[in-house]
Amino acid sequence: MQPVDRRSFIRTVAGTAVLGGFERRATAQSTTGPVFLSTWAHGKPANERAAEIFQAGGSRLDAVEKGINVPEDDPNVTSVGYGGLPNAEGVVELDAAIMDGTRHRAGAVCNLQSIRNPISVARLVLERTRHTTLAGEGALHFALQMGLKEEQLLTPESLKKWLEWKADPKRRTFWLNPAENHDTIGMVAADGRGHVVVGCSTSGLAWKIPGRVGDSPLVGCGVYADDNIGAATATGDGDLMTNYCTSVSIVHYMARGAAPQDACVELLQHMAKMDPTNRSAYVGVLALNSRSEVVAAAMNSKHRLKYALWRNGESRLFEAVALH
Ligand code: SD4
Repeated sequence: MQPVDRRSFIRTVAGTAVLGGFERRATAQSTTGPVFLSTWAHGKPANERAAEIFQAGGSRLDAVEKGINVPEDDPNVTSVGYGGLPNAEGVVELDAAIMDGTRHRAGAVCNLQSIRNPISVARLVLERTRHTTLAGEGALHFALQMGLKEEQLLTPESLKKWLEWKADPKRRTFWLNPAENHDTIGMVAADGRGHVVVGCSTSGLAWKIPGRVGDSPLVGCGVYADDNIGAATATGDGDLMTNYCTSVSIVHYMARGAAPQDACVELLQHMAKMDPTNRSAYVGVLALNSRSEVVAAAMNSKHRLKYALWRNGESRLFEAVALH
């Protein structure tokens, strides 16, 4: 798909129709300053760190990386980085990706063990190599070569939760049905001058089958950014969302003229139309266009997504709009 030129993009964004059945909220405002939009409550301190880094002269990529490092370092966030819940064998495997909308280039790592900041390793893949994605042992080897330190990522709390799950004879597994979900960090950022960056970092779904890769580190699924259009990220059931390439789909709907909210609705409606059982799925998306108009949307109100927005020096938490 050809990116639309800026003039026709602005015209179409301003004139997009509302799609049916969606409760609309006034989340779309344009601004000239930087904007940071992140998933979940842990997105708030992440946005605040990102804004601080950016305002101190850091780059857009610095801001997103360092912002995402906040929940990665926090042992109380059990879905990201250090303290993230492990796979079925009790091993923490992390996924992350970062994409620069200006260069249209991403760096990503999958199944990374023993390194608490996978987003920083993803950034190094982007900056220091010609590759886009490194996985497993190779990703770990690369991280160590880059000077990052290996450590045990299980905390006493995450180990206890895994032991409890393991000891439950009725425990659910991912062989056929989902076991337990939890909440990734995805951050989309715009600098107010038409440049966008997106990052995503997660320990994936708790008790996943070892080696499983979710949507978060996959370019087009968990992250996508293009300065001509905007950026998107996702949280929720990555096994489902990967099949819909959620982030690139949303950005391409925006390229055809949809406002961020309408683009998210189009994707969610498409998923629900393809398979009505998707209406009850755990799917949350964030999008922003290069004019800094933002939206957060969830497939349903059962899994309503909280999101954090930093704009004009204000840092706040909101609830996303829901399709069903
Ligand atoms: C995954 N999408 O690995 C991630 C998990 C997540 O909210 O976002 N949970 O499937």
